[in-house]
Amino acid sequence: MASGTVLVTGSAGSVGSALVPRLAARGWDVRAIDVVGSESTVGQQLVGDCFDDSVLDAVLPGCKAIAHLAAIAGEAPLSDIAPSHITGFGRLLEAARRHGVRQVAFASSNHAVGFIPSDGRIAGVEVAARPDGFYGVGKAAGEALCSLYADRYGFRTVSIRIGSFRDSPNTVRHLATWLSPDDLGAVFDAALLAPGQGHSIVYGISRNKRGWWDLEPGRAIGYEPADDAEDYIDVIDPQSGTPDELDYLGGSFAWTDHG
Ligand code: 15L
Repeated sequence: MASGTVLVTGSAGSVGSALVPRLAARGWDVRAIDVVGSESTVGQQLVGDCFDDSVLDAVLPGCKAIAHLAAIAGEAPLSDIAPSHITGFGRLLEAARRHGVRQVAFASSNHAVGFIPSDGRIAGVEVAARPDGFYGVGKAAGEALCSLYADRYGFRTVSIRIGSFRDSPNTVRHLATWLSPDDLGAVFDAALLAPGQGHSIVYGISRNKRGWWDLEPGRAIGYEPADDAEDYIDVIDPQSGTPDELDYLGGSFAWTDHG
């Protein structure tokens, strides 16, 4: 059954290009937009700036939901992060309000809470933001925008704190943080269909035996992960990654001054 039309921003990136076909396979009519072109032929492929009002006014009519991925994809100076993660996302949400699109799945990141020490405890979604860099600050701000638009304007928003999205896990850290391509599709689909109003935070990771984050908030919106990084244990070099990238949930972001 058709789920409706979803605008996927940042659709040509590594996460976006995996997400688009999976949402289409789950019944979504995908309208994919990125500043760079994609070779994908799935859905409607558009080249444009999703932070530009005139572009948004052209692409949002007819959409039921937005999967928002577009952003600077890693650590950067705050002066670069703010226009993309904060002002740009705010403009997108405001355009969504104008066009009556109130369902938003936001690609947040584990780096919003990446400075939590990795001490064996499972982190829930109630922990305060603890960014491990400006990228994490931008993601925490994006979550705050999702909360504001839910409370003030009746949106249904879900912030998905993505762990490490890869085709397969390839470092020791990924045994905890991996999000598989199919689970990526599952968690976004659940977020795009979450009923009611309000803001939820969920962890976008697979059902990793060594996972560091609570999967129950995801299950509460219907995300049941299927893959487990542990299935790759035999092909992961125990020396992979750096020893101190296991000290904090955000890995190397926590101890590298990228800014
Ligand atoms: C992220 O949010 C980054 O976009 C990605 O490049 C990885 O670093 C990932 O987190 C991770 O923590 O492994």
